[in-house]
Amino acid sequence: MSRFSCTHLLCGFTRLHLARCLAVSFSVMALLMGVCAEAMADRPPAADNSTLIYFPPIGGPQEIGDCTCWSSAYYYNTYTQARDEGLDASTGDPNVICSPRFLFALIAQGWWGAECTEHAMARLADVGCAPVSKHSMSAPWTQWPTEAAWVAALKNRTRRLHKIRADDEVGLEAIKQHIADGGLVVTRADFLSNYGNYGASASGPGIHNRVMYRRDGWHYLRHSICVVAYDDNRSYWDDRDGQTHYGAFLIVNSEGPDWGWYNSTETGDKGFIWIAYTMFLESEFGWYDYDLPVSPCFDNAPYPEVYYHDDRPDYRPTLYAVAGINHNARNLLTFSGGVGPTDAPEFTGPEAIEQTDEGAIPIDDRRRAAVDLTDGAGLIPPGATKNVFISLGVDASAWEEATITSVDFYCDFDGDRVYTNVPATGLPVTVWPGTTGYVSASVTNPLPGDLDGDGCVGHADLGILLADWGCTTGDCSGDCDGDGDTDHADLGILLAHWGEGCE
Ligand SMILES: [Ca+2]
Ligand SMILES: [Ca+2]
Ligand SMILES: [Ca+2]
Ligand SMILES: [Ca+2]
Repeated sequence: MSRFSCTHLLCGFTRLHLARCLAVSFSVMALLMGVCAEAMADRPPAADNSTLIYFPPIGGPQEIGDCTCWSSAYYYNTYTQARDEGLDASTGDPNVICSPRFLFALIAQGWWGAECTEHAMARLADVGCAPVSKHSMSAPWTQWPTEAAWVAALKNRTRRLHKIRADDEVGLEAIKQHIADGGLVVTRADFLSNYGNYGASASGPGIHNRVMYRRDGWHYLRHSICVVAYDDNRSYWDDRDGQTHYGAFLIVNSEGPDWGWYNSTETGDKGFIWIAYTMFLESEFGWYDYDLPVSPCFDNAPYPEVYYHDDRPDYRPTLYAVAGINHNARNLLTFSGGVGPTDAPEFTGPEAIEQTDEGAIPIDDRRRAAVDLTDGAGLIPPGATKNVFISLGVDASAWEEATITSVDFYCDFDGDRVYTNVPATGLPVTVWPGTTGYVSASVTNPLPGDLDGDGCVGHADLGILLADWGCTTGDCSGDCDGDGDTDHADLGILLAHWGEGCE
């Protein structure tokens, strides 16, 4: 047996002889840099995150190009959020599983749009993903999510999208380290027909020891998938050089629990496929061979890459808005919002509805959409009042105007997950093609202890508190901490903020 690449030999060498590796000449050192990085990364030789309780049951079957939503919403984000919040996804709990159909409704673009892997991943950062309890996995494909689904999606928002270019050893090592650290990544592939062989029997041309190491046959499937595990010691025999090689990633598929092969435990449900590391290096995996003709798509990088995000730990929104919008083509709308004056905003939020080439799905005000403005909430400190707004742009090519019939802002500045509703006035608003409409409200971040709401913690507030002393009815005018009574804790808060905001 011989290892496929010199770098693998060197990796083994450097693990045993790291000190010598560091002592070699600079020119050799440069050659070994990626190898030394691996040796020093101190990760295990194999890791399989699909064995953890955060991982959902095998999903599928995929249909009409929704593999992007299975890989990014169902597998990747269910796992990411369950791991973040310590939840058990392995039983398929509908309150924990992120719904692939929710994401599909947001990214569907006629015949093509749902196939854009990076776009699907990017939506998780802007919108999040509703749990299955709020948007069923069998909901009609383009059924617009309910307000409850939009709002429930927000807690599953991630932070920024990251990419790892995957056609060199440094990239592969970064992916392995990310998995070793407990993360998953999402990518895509242009599979040929031996992928079908893999599904049926996990054997066939280009496949050995359940590892696919090359593509074979005719064009079969453009496909998004989630990478859940790696194993540096997974061996396979390559018919191209007659040698045994080592190292493969485990990919979870969305073709149900009878497809392909098992995860690293070799038991339980099937639904997985081993992909040799070298398929990334040879650009046989991790990209599409041609451009998808829609925008936004982003999937047309001419080399293999994978995607993941930083998460938002235990995230709950502090400030968001919901809006009732009527229009016949959501793909011609841009729905967002912000903090500050509409003509000079201090913050503008993510695009909850974004303009796309295709996807003319009608929306109406019975299913209001949400936009998360939490990242701008810090601009409204305790005691401050500011303008907040939603914005709706209608593309000039639209055939009809949009109307905004209702807008509510919700804030939870004290973070107790009880929200204050601030309805907007001045509705309805009509937004003509080629223009942007705004709906505003004035939001106050209460100053702790300011019981009369005049922006100053002073004698008047102390008077209210003392007159209410001993109240336990839950609706107490002297209740500064919101726990439903007026007692020493409330007096302590008032005194701690004494004089704040006063002239
Ligand atoms: Ca989170
Ligand atoms: Ca609150
Ligand atoms: Ca006051
Ligand atoms: Ca209290």
